[in-house]
Amino acid sequence: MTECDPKCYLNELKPIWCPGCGDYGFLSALARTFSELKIPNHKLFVATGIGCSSRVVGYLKTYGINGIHGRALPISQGAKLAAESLGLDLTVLAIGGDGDLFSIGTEHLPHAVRRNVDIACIMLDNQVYAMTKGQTSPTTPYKEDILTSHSLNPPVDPLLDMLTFGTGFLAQGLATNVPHLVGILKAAITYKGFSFVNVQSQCVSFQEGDWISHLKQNCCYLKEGEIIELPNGEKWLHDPGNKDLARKLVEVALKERPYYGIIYRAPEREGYLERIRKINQS
Ligand SMILES: Cc1ncc(C[n+]2csc(CCOP(=O)(O)OP(=O)(O)O)c2C)c(N)n1
Repeated sequence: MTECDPKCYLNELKPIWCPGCGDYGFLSALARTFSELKIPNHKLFVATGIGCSSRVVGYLKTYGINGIHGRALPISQGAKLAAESLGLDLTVLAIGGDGDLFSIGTEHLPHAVRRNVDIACIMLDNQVYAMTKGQTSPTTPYKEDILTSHSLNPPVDPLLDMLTFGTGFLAQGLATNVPHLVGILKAAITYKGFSFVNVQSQCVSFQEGDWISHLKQNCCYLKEGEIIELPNGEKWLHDPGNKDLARKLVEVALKERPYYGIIYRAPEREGYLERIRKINQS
C-alpha cells in the first residue's frame, strides 16, 4: 500500500450493509477523497449520528464518533471549534442519514449554517429509516407521486431548505457514481466554511419504487461553464456562484430532474471563530 492509498483510510472491519447498498459507494468515494486530498489520518475527524449510513465512521481509520441520533452536527462543530482554538489543523465531517439529519436532527441545520464553522456535512439520503426497518423519513416520496410509497405527507426538499437557510456550499451526488462523488466531496471539504452535500444512496431493502433507475435515467450533471436546460425550457450557463440559478435548480423536484454537481458556492465568509476573535480583540 502506498502512502495515502485510499485503503489507508479504511480499517479492518467489513461493512455489514446489505449487498447493493449505496453506502458502499459512498465509503469508497470518501476514502478516495481523503487520499486525493492527501489528508493524514490523524488530521481527520468524522462525527455521525445513528443509522445504517452513520455506521460509515466505524469503517474509517480516522478519529471519529458514531454519536447520538441526530447529533452529528453539534459534535462536529464542537470538535472543529476546539481544534481551531488550540491551533490544530483538523478536517471535520458530519455524516448522517436523511432521518438523522433532516428529522431528529433538523433543528441543528439552520444554526450550523449561521455559525459557519468550517465543516462538511454530508447526508446519505435513501428516503427511508433503514436501520429501524423502513419507516417513512422526511424525504420519502409522497404517495401521490409514486404509488408504491406509504408516505401520506409530501417530502421535505433538503436542497431547497439548505439554500434557503443560507448555506454557502451546496452540492448533490449519487453513491453509484464514485468518481463524480469524489470531485464533489473534495470541493465540499476544501470549501472554507460550512458545506452541505446530499448524496442519493439507495437502500436495497426498504426504499420504495425504483428510485435508483429514476435518479440515473433522469439526472443532469452540472458542469461549470456548460449550458443547462431547465425543465421549463430556460437555458443557463452553469455558474455555481450564481444564486439566482441555484434557486432555480433547487426548485426543480427530484422526481422531475435530479441535478448532480455543485449547485451553489458562495464566496468564503466569516465564521463563528473569526467573529469571536474579532470581539476579543476589540
Ligand atoms: C433518540 C433515538 N430515537 C430513535 C432511535 C432509533 N433509530 C435508530 S436509527 C433511526 C433512523 C435512521 O434513519 P436514517 O438516519 O435515515 O439512516 P439510515 O438507517 O436510513 O441510513 C432511528 C429512528 C435512536 N437510535 N435514538
